[in-house]
Amino acid sequence: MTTPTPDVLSEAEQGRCQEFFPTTANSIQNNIIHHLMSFQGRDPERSGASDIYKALAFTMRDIMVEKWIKTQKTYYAKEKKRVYYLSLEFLIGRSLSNAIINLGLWDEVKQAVEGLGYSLGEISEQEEDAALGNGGLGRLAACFMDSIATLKIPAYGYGIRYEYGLFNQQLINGYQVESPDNWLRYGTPWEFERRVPVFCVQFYGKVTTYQDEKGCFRTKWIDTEDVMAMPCDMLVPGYKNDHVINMRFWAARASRELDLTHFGEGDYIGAVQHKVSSETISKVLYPPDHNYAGQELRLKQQYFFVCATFQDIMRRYKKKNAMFDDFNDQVAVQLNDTHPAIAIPELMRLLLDVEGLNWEKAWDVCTKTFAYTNHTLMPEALERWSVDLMGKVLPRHLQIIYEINQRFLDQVAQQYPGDIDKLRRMSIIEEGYPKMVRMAHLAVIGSHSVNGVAALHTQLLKERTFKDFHALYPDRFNSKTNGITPRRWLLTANPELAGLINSRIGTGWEVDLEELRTLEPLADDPEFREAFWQVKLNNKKRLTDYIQLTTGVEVIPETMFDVQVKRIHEYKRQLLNALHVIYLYQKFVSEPDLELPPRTVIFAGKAAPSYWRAKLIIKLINAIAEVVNHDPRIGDRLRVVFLPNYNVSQAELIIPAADLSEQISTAGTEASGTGNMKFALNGALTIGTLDGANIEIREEVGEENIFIFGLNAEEAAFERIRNSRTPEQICRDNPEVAEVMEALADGSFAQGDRNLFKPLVDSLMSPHDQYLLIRDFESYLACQQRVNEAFLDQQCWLRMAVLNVARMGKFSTDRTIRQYANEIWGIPV
Ligand code: IMP
Ligand code: B1N
Repeated sequence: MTTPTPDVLSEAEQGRCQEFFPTTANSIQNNIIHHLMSFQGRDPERSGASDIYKALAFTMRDIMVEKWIKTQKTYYAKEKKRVYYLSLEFLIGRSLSNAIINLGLWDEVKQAVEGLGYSLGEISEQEEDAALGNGGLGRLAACFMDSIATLKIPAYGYGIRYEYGLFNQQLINGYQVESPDNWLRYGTPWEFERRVPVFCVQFYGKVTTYQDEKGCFRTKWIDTEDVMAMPCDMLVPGYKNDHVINMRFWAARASRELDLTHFGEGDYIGAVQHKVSSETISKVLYPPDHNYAGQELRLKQQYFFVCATFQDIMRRYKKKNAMFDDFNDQVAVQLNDTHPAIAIPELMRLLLDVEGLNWEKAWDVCTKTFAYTNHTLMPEALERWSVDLMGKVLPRHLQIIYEINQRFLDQVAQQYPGDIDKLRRMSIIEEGYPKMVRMAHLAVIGSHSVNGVAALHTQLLKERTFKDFHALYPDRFNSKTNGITPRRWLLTANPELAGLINSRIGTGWEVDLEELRTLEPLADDPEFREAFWQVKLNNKKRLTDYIQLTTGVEVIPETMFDVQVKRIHEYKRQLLNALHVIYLYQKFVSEPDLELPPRTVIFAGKAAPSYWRAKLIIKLINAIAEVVNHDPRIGDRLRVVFLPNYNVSQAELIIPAADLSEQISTAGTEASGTGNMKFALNGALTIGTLDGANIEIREEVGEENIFIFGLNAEEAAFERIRNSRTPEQICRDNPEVAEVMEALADGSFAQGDRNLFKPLVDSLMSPHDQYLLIRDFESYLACQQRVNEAFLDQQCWLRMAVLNVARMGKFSTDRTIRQYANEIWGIPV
């Protein structure tokens, strides 16, 4: 360990010394040492990388908390309205590099850490991902927090502090095996566990009425089972702007343990049981996405965090207000999908039962407060709770939902007299056995804004999922195309490319991504292309080492890195990609002299633990890899890799190294996608369908700079009904397709076992395959051939790649959040 060098301070540094936690390299190093000794009891000379990581994280948190306090004070002094972003998922990943970069302290921290004998890269690698989300929806929430802080919007994220995040994935014999993600095993330096405010959340019990002092009949929810909610805050720094916001995650704590007076000795075992069952609520993140399961614990999670959040919102509101007339002028609540939609009856309950407002006034406030974002068109993902379960767990809320529904249906009946079928279709309650509460209908009815996450998605919401609602409330619907934060997905993940860009056009793009457009002329500059290629190659080498380390597979950096990384789901069609790999394999074997660019096909992603078909797709990819990677006839021309345990930090390594980005969902199924944006921003070309945000990416980059194939959404919908060409016919017409299917069916990838992959063969060959894989396969093959030709012309490929980067300005979450703020939240920015 070397001692910090006392330098003459520059003016900027002197300015920063005024802070309680100064930010010169010197004082950062001192603070690291202080944390090592005072809080970890470590000898700085004998500390390891993990100790330094923790001490450095605390050092960054110190700097952030000072800015956070200042930020919060400015809200109280200046801001009228606050935004609450409610989400069951925040897929944060690592926080250290992001914090250092956003605080603008990269050089200082680097110097401090190197002074202690470590590299910043090595220290960053110590951090566990915070995986409090499943995929795109959760990562979007995390990107939103970054942009909200960067745009200085007075907002908070609210969610659950899951003790176990998204499961870890191992591959054993090619199969996915899950294990718990015990990310809090050694604690996390990023959170502040707070003892105040702690709130009580009620469940079960019954509803009674009573007369208040004025003789009015009021409703009370009694005999409940109570759980306490304890806040844990994580700070989110804006980009180099001294603004810091917080995400507040609720942890469940037993009510009786905190309330020691009720902790009778006689009921010791019972009290401990109560503690265990209460604390189960925030124990684990639900891993299925796009598949609604209807489990009681999930409903309890949803209500738990909504109830605590609203007590917190009310607490803050009541500091300055006695009446509720002004509520929606001071509070905007964005619901991240229907997962927190129980907030609508909860706010009604608070306004009616606690604050004593009448229904009309309460409902007016309520609808003006809430806005709902829909993230999926898949019917099986739309949340529906059984009326029985809702009545048992949240009896008062069920009453309120019935009342909302009654008043709503009265209005529909008035507008469309005699249209019983419309009433049935639009009701919040789905009649059937069992009766269900449709949370999406509740969310649409209880909000002033309903938005989709890409243009096509919003159009399909209006035309299909919410057709009747759109007819009734046309002004309520709007579109907010998703985005990604360029700070994490370019500046942090791809420092070499960021450096190259900075050297040519400056750093303005970091907060105004549209500035990347000034790179356009450089697409024709051979010197720039060469530098761009070198950056990509270095990133590919970085990934090559990681692949070797984690899978033992040797890949060649100069080959085309063809990448599909995302949750494994039939609609995302990893299977279509796998079929193409089989096709390439057969081509390389049968026509060894064919001039095709060598490829490294990289997959990564998790399947929901109960989704056996998705898990079988993982097994198939690994089985194909096993055959292809060991066939000497192939040489170095084709490699297949499945990287285990895809997560945010792995994405940060993979995406900058990709040449080709696979975005191949059946048109009309992927609401937006955000991975597609991350790849293009890092100079990968997209092969994709006209689905979700791919359409808008094509609009931006130009159709000559993207590879589009397959049916569009309208054709796909039509084809499901008309079925003009069945898989069987296609196989008859096209021997190449037939040969691929034959290899899949005859056990070539299963050591002769014809049964192993039969379920996949059957679904592919079914005339009712709703994802239309074989229907799109020929078009996909032809498109991949165009990709091959383009890749062989390296200069042409580089030109396209540079143009992709230059034209990604639209896809910053800064733009997305500005639109939410201006058009939904009523906060001009
Ligand atoms: P909260 O908004 O009550 O959750 O408080 C968050 C932070 O805002 C506190 O830790 C204080 O730093 C600051 N704060 C809270 N209330 C006030 C106030 O009334 N005026 C100024 N600052 C406040
Ligand atoms: O949300 C992302 C979109 O970019 C993706 O296209 C979309 O698939 C994704 C239930 C979901 N939609 N629905 C979910 C997640 C968890 C769960 O329990 C549904 N995720 C999406 C961001 O808009």
